[in-house]
Amino acid sequence: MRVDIVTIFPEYFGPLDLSLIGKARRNGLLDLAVHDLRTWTHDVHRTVDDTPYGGGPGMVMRPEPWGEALDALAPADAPAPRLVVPTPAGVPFRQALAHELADEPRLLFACGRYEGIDQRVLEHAGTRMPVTEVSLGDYVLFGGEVAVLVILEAVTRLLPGVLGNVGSLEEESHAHGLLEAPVYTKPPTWRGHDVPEILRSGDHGRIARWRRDEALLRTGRRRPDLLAALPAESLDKRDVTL
Ligand code: 6GU
Repeated sequence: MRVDIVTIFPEYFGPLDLSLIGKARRNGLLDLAVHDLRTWTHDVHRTVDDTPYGGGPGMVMRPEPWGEALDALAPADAPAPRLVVPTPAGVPFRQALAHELADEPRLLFACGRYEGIDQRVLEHAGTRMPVTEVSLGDYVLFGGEVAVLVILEAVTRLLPGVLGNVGSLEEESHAHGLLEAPVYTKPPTWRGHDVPEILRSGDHGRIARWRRDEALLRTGRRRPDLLAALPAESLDKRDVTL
């Protein structure tokens, strides 16, 4: 997968050299470049923002540098990337969208700051490439940079060859629309707290049943919205009653 990121704070993306994302880059599974939006400014102050039309607080990112950046990184004579714009006004970022993005050959992330990017940039880009405005949740960040780190981590781990143990993709929280059951390792007793006996029983059928019930109970308590969204046929008659 090819990924380009445009930002006024390239230093935010230092962590992308680390851990499994860094390894994916070194292994050639992820080809990633970070670009400074100010590259595409032409005034001495390298200005990227201006006051909002219609008044109000804060500043808005000017369209001209963004237009030039997208022209350079999504040229008309090459396959178009999918443009992803993090914003609290976007569609919710969920595991299903992570899977969708992981299937794209090219992603281009546009990190807004201040009150956001002039909407005409996204309108115009939409005539050339698919554009998705994405929100991490119902809170406000200073800008899109940290959101891109989150999105990229969720997407990169779905790329073929990045995770050693593909089974952990199957089992994890959200894979089946449920939160994952709690996990334990040795020792069997620690500071007076015991590992649930059933997990040490060796009875794999009962263990699977226990994990499913714990996942259902946890999801019901913590995320009743997820439980309500489960299709009826994904529950079976042996499931715990909630
Ligand atoms: Cl994706 N961007 C910003 N700036 N704030 C957010 C967000 C994204 N998601 C939640 N808050």
